[in-house]
Amino acid sequence: MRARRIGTRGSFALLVACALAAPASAQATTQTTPFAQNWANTGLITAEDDWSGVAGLVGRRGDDLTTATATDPRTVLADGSATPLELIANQVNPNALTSGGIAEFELADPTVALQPSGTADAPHLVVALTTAGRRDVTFSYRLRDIDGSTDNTVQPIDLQYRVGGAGSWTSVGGGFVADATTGPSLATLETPVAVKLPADADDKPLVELRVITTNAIGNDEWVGIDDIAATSTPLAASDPGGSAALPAGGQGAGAAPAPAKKPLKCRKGFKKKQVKGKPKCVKKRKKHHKRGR
Ligand SMILES: [Ca+2]
Ligand SMILES: [Ca+2]
Ligand SMILES: [Ca+2]
Ligand SMILES: [Ca+2]
Repeated sequence: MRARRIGTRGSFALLVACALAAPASAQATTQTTPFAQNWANTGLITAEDDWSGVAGLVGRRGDDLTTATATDPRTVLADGSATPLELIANQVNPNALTSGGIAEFELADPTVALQPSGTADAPHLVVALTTAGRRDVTFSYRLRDIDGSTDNTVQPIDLQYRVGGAGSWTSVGGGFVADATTGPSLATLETPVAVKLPADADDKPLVELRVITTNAIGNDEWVGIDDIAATSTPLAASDPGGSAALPAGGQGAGAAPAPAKKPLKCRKGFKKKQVKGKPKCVKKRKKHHKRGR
């Protein structure tokens, strides 16, 4: 009886804690470009599963987005936003942390990293951007094998995107890395990823990027997702896309200069002459020839 009462009270406290924590960190706030996150500020992440200090980013566990091992992450395209927020804060040793999920490692070069497991089937980071008034969006990051344990597996990472914040994802061509790790007992491999997003990501209120991996055969390795960056360029002033394409300052700022005046040409019998500082055509005077001589 006593044990049960304590259990109920514990569950209630947990429920309250979840209810308080959820609204603050459930949805990333949309960021403009240029956007960057290198995790150097280890004060952004201080509490379990709390992403509220990290602008524009959340991480989710991806439970049951696949239930097999060694699934190609390019084929894992379902929503995933209903899977639990995940963040193991303030870690210092990737070799010793055997839990799967997403963790912050306060290393000499701090990073956030993914490591799938049988529970965290497809852990992923989601970045929320607005590209309104922008085009040619690029997204880049540095994949880091920070796992120097004896674990040695094939850890594939894919980059996906979607427009509008709901529905399934699309794998971005060129964003796939077949194995971002080496081993055993190696934590050296770095793999830079940089892609330009397809044109349908241009000029949208919300574009999301998802960096995702899947549960490998055997013990997975921690892979840091570091130096995340997004850039774009303004829609061109010459783009015939309408008012959105105008430069800041409106039509006046982009108005073409007045056309240059044509040089003055005079008809026969007239010649050019400066009159009060301006060229004019004036009648030629006839020459008087002296005869004789
Ligand atoms: Ca921290
Ligand atoms: Ca870093
Ligand atoms: Ca490794
Ligand atoms: Ca595994």
